[in-house]
This record gives sequence, structure tokens and C-alpha cells, in this order.
Amino acid sequence: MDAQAFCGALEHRGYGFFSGVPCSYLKGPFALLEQHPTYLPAPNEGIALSLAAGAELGGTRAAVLIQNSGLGNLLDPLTSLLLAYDVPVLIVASLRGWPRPEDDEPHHAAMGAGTLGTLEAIGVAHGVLDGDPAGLEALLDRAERERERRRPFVILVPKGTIGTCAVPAGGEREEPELDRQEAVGVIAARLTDELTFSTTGMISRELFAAADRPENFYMQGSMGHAIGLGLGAAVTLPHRKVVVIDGDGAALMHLGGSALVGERGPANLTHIVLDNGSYDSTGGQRAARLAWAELALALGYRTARTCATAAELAAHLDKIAALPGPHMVGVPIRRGSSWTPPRITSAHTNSEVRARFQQAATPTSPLDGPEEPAQ
Ligand SMILES: Cc1ncc(C[n+]2csc(CCOP(=O)(O)OP(=O)(O)O)c2C)c(N)n1
Repeated sequence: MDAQAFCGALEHRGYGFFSGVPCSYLKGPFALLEQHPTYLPAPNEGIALSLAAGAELGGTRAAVLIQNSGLGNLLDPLTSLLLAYDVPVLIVASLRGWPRPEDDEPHHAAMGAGTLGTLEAIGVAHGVLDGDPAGLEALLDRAERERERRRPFVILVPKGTIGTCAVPAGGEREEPELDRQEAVGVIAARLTDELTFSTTGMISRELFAAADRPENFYMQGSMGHAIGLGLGAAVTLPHRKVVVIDGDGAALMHLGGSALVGERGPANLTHIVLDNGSYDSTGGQRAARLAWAELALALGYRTARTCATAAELAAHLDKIAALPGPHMVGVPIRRGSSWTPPRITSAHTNSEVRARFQQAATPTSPLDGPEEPAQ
């Protein structure tokens, strides 16, 4: 089905407010909705749903577009806000990992198999789009009937059901000097024995391509949680240096993790945010913008700096290697990339990534391991 026809059908039914977090299966609708005056790119799917509920309370029909992996972020406001206060919102969710989980990346398997059952378990009506415009109208009719009962409705979108169209260029700032490959290349060249957590999507694939090493934990899936992983490891392994390579969209998704970094202040943690102002891995959709260095200082990080060139980034990473953190390094990078790095699963299963990382993190058992530092 054509993306224009899909969005047109929603607007025809009176939907006038849109929010969401992108999925590559919904690239077409996102490209069109980004041009809509009342589209708000949400930091996470739960916030998208609360924005939509606010719009509904204000009298405007609202729709939220998400990847089914984001159902976990959205379940609380779906159950304890929409269902509890009778607020009808239309949710459009892609179906990664469905119908055959083995045809998709492993981090989509459990939610792919469990999306329909989860909705059934909480009693939210839903239907799977088949790419036929008449099928969409039938689903929107069902959404209408749920709306009369003041209930939400979920349209589930399998792979290849809605066509893509080009994402409009950002154009709101000067083109950064670095691209993702260059920035990750500079960082990777400086990694020795640091435990390194890289974020969901292309950034992890880029690190894998630049320097595959046991100390790399490629966190595909669980978007926004790389900083939580890094902080947990930094606090429990204070004798090890920990580097988190984040995307701006992911860092924003669970920004609370960064607040805890500032509050706890682990000296051995460096948080690098590659900032392209977009969700590049899912097609380059616009993301909310933040001044990462300024924000980190306000949160309590010990040092923070924006590095816009390869030379500046290299010199700064060398300098802070000898200084106590936590450090924030913001790196403006261009949207898009001249190549597509390979998937990590082309070489390693997730279990291998985890096992060799653990071996590198604690080569000896905790009993013979390094002594606890004095408190
Ligand atoms: C909870 C959740 N929502 C959405 C996605 C889909 N997704 C995968 S990567 C990505 C974009 C990440 O953006 P950013 O962190 O800025 O890194 P970039 O892709 O720009 O390198 C999105 C939206 C996901 N994996 N999980």
C-alpha cells in the first residue's frame, strides 16, 4: 500500500495529531507525517502515547506510530492512562519478528512472537494490515467502533505492507564535518581494554566493522539502555574503564540513565553521543535536539565537550583517558552514511557477544579477581 494512501485514510477519518518513534517498516508514513504541522517526534513510545492522549483530551483525534519493540515502553500509559481513563488513541505498530521470528534479527524474536498475545492479554482490540486499501478501511471501521466505547485500537503492520518515500532533508543547521564511520573510526582506534557498550542500530554495526573485539557489547534492541548497561558495569567494576557509544535518539529515549550517571559520578565512565539530530538507523527521521555537553554538565558529569572534527575528537579522547570522569563527549555527525556496515549476526550470535564480553570483563572468577578498591 502507498504511504500517501495510508496517511490520507487516517486524515480522512479526522486524525489531526501524530506522534511516534520510527521503525523502518513505517518509513513512508513517517516521511509524510514529519511534514504535518502537528507531528511531534517523541523521545520514546510511552511519551508518544501520553502526547496523543493529551491531544485527545483537548479534542483532537490522535494517532501514534511505533515499532512493536516499543510496545514495552508504551504498555504503562496504554494500560494505566488510556484504559484507566477511557481515552481512545489509534496506535499503528510495525510487526518486526513476525510471523517468523527466525527471519528477523534475534532481538525482535520475543516481541515478534508476543505482540498479538500481549494486546490480547490487556484486552486491547487490534488487527493486522494486509496492504489492501479495503483492509485498511475495515480496520479503521473497527477503530471507530472501539472509539465509540472510548477504547484504543492497534493496527499492526507487517514487513513490506506500506511503501516508502524519501525523508525530507533536515537543513536546520550547518552540515557537520564528521560522518558516523569517521567518528566511530577515531573512537575505535583509541580503544584498548575499555569495556565498550554500543547502542542500537547502525552505530553498533559501525563499531563491529571498525574494531570487532571481545570487550565490545553490541546492544542491538533495548534502545536507550546502553547508558544503563555502562553505568551498571562501571559501578560494579570500578577498576575497569567503561565507554558507552550512544546515538542522540537513544540517549534521549531514556535520558534518566544519564541523570543517574551525573548523580553517581563513576570516575571510570565515558559517554560518547553521536549526534546526527535524527533516527538514522530507521531512515533518518527527525529527532528532538539537545545540547549534549551543556546538558551533561548540568546533570553532574565531571567533564563535557563537543568535538566536531576528527583531530579534536582524537585529542580530547587522549586527554580524558588520564582524567577522572564521568565524561560526556558530544560528536555532531552528518545524517546518513556512504555505506551500510555489516550486521553483527553475520559473525556472532548474541550469546557469543555476551559470553566473550563477560570473559573479557571478569577473566578470573570474582573470588580470585582484583581486590575491591577501598570505599
Ligand atoms: C524501543 C524502540 N523503539 C524504536 C526502535 C527502532 N529503532 C532502532 S535504531 C533507531 C534509531 C536510533 O537513533 P539514534 O540513537 O539517534 O542513532 P542513529 O540511528 O541516528 O545512529 C530506532 C528508532 C527500537 N529498536 N526500539
